[in-house]
Amino acid sequence: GSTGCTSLVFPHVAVHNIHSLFGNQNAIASGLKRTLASRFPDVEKDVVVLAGDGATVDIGLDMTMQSWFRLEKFTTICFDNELYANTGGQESGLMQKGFVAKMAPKGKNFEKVRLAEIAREAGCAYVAVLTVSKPNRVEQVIKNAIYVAREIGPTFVQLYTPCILEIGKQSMEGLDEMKDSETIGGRFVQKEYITEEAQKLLDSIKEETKARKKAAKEAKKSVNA
Ligand SMILES: Cc1ncc(C[n+]2csc(CCOP(=O)(O)OP(=O)(O)O)c2C)c(N)n1
Ligand code: SF4
Repeated sequence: GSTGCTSLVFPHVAVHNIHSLFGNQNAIASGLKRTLASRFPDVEKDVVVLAGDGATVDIGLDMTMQSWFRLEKFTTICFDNELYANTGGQESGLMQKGFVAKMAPKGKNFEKVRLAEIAREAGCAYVAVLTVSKPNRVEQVIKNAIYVAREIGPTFVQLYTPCILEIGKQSMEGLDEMKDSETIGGRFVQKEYITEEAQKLLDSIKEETKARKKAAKEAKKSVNA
């Protein structure tokens, strides 16, 4: 993961973590994934990048895109709060046009960068954009991204995680902000770009899971009978 407010999550998730230099995260992840594959050839080792939008699309854009061009098999998750929150609210590429932040008082002159479309064109086999208003949905999308990264190639998930300090809201209002932004016409209506190969893989995993659940149910029934 990278420096930024997102790094506050690292102590809360019980997984190994490399806190990389700001913007370097996808280069570090590329090296890590290759090293793990060479050191543990028989074990599946998933690598997931967690970074803010400044780290992913501004200062780290080169590293982000180069890892996608090289088809590195790991998942990039961008926590998009549409600004640089950790350093007080500077303009970011993913900020909305016209938005005024504490350290961007004139308002942004340019459109929000279309990072999901860039990811798709750069080689990501699975791309998803959504808010974090519904944890089950986020869980499913991240699982999809990790399964596809294991077998096929790079995957990208863009999550809207509003900075309530910058938009001047209480935490529960942050949830409303996400819900508003995901309604039709909003900038975070859920969308996915999935290659044919990735879709086939996800369909087969779904079928396997269904069959496993059915078999477990049958087994339970026969034990109880
Ligand atoms: C190489 C480098 N450049 C700049 C910084 C200063 N810096 C730390 S966090 C940050 C902004 C983080 O913004 P973002 O990635 O959007 O994450 P957020 O804090 O919004 O979650 C910056 C510019 C740094 N630590 N290292
Ligand atoms: S509310 Fe804003 S400044 Fe505070 S941790 Fe979240 S993103 Fe960072």
